[in-house]
Amino acid sequence: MAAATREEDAFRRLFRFYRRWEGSDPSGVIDFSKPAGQQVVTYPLKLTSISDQDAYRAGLHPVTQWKAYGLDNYPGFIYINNPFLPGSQCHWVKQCLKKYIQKPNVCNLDMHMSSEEIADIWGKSKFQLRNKSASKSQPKSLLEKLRWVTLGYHYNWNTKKYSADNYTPFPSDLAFLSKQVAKSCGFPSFQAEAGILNYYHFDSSLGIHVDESELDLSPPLLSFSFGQSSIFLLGGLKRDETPVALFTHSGDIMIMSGFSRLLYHAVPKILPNLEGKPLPSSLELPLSADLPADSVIEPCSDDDWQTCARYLEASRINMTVRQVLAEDQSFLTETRTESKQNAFSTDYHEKYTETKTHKPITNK
Ligand SMILES: O=C(O)CCC(=O)C(=O)O
Ligand SMILES: [Mn+2]
Repeated sequence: MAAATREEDAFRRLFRFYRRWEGSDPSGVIDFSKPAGQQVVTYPLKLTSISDQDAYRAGLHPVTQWKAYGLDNYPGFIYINNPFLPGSQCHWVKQCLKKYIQKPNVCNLDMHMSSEEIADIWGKSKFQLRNKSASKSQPKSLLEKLRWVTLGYHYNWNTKKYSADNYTPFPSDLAFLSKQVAKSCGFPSFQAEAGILNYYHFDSSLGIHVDESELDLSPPLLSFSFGQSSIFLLGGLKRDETPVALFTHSGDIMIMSGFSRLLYHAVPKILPNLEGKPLPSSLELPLSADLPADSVIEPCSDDDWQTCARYLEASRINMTVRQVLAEDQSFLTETRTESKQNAFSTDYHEKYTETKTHKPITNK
């Protein structure tokens, strides 16, 4: 029976284990901030692929200072420990909470609220969030109800497809950051065309899935994490392969490319950051006063940061950035798209029979 098989597969077993995990014996979880064990290997970044100036413009340390790792048996998986300059993570957090949630981008609240109700999510939420008392239960602000935002080619959760007529310009600052990261990992032609931002709270998780909706699956998938930490499970091409568990921390970047591009993965657990403070210390550092004039990083006002910080005390934000089309490729018309999907469904979908359950779900 399908349900019984689902219960039994190795990925689901570990997902359920970490969903309930309270932190006992973290030795089974890979922590790239303290790399140890035979499975973790140093990843050779392309040290001259981006100039120090372009790294600074993106709010990043020079590539020569980054610490990047791979995992034995997971070729194409790259983990970069927080390469952000002091203060620059705040820019991306503020963009995710204040700017990228605005129209024309699409978010989960659009599905069941009127455009008037969701106008100015930031403005409507900030006082509610900041005045929240820990002792009283209060209605959730719109920001706390936010689960996902899509950028560029907007992922359609029902059809699991992207389409030419559901596109709005991809944010140029995030495209620039993504380009620098992709270049440093050896993907100079990467184009940021679609983004999914996931907003997690301590009771959220992201189901087991493979990201396979992009029309060209050879470019890498980039993932940026901010705020509280998480357990990320990285599995195999099939769900009966037991995944490895790893921590993600604020500022860390993961790249899934090559063989690892189509691996099953999931986020079963959001954890308070391991430093034991309301916010990880990398988020509390001030931004340098002499940013390059053409930096994509904008200083975040104290007032805006207070709202972001309050939100992040109980949340994690993840931005994934994808290239959807191959160079010179365009979307086919609906009829041709359908026939193309059918044409390669035998060798493609046979391998990945699970559908992507992608919305952060709450087990409440
Ligand atoms: O939150 C994460 O680390 C993973 C996000 C993810 O897998 C996705 O958006 O496809
Ligand atoms: Mn994914």
